Amino acid sequence: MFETLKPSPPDKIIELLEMFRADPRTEKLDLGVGVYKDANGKTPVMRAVKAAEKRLLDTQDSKSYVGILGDLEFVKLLGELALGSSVPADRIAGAQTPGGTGAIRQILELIKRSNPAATVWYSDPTWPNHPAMLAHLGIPSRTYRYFDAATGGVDFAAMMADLVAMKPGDVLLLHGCCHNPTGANLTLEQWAEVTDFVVKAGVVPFIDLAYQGFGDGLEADAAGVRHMAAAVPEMLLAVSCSKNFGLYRDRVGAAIAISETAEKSAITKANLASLSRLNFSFPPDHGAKVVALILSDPALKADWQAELESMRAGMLELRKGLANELRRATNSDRFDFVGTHRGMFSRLGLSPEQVVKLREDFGIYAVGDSRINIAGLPAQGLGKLAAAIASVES
Ligand code: PLP
Ligand code: TYF
Repeated sequence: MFETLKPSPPDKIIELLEMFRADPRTEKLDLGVGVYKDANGKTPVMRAVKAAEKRLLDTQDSKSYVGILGDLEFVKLLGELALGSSVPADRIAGAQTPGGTGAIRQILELIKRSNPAATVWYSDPTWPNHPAMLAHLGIPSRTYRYFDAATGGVDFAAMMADLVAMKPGDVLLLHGCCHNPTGANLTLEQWAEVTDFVVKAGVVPFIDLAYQGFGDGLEADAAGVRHMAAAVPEMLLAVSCSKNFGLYRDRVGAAIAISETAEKSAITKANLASLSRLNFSFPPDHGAKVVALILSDPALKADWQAELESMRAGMLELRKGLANELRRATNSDRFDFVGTHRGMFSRLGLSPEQVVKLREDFGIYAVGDSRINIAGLPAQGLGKLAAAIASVES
């Protein structure tokens, strides 16, 4: 049977991580995979997570199955974290999923089940798993222009010009904040404009929210999402707790669907449950319980927010520092966008050859499209990185 299988290309980001691990140089710098690292290069277990895990260890008295939609308290609390009070609770249905990836996958299945003719529109560029999952599921898809390589910002005019070709019922996939891979984000005014378009065109927004709290703060990062949610009849939302709770390997996320009415929401909910059953039956429990404990306990929540905020502040410091060093090293302001980008990533605009040179000559690992993970940078590496970029550019 297996002799019929064709070679399957590995995920480029994961492949890069393996190359980094195999590199014997001690001075190497991993700016590839999107994992937060502190000043010591460690990806910590957050304090509130440790405390909640201890509590769970002491109090959990059964490992029996959770419900098919997971822990509904978790789903409700995570929905509130993302959506605030923008939508009445009875229009929101959600399912706990294995990570944000699991949420995206379940939502794509829901789209396919609801409207097989819908085309899903995603930004060029986007996180590679988006097009990969769309292709795997055979869902029609198209891209819209997003990034202006010349300025490092969003090419909003081009984006809106491309969206005009969307048909009613098509799905518009957006990054909620901290766009991966570019780091360039819509302003709140632009979110409002996209919202007006979505309502008029009768298209369904699908927001991938994987970095809430990593950009401008927990509330600010959700502002565009909430504005849109309040205005549209239907919306889809994939939430990941991998980054903002540091729960990467525990696989924690939620697929959330906003329906037009409470009656329709009950049907959406039953479909989410059926899709979960068809894929994995019950979602993994541990990480979601930890998140629910944190979000429902004021002291744990305050400590989680404080730690998240210090992670965010550290990334912003690194951005400012790198932008300054790049000014100095290149004697120009053309990399100033690094300071205005938000989240873990910035796309530098280097050629694939220059990215290879960074790796081979300097041991600096960036993704092939010249995406760097800001959080992978130790403060003492800023000068080295800026000098290396200036060198491969000249
Ligand atoms: N969406 C985007 C844009 C991402 O960058 C990621 C990766 O971290 C995810 C979703 C999902 O991550 P996970 O499945 O680890 O929660
Ligand atoms: O873009 C990144 O680096 C993160 C981590 O298949 C990641 O989103 C990368 C690839 C992948 C899953 C997660």
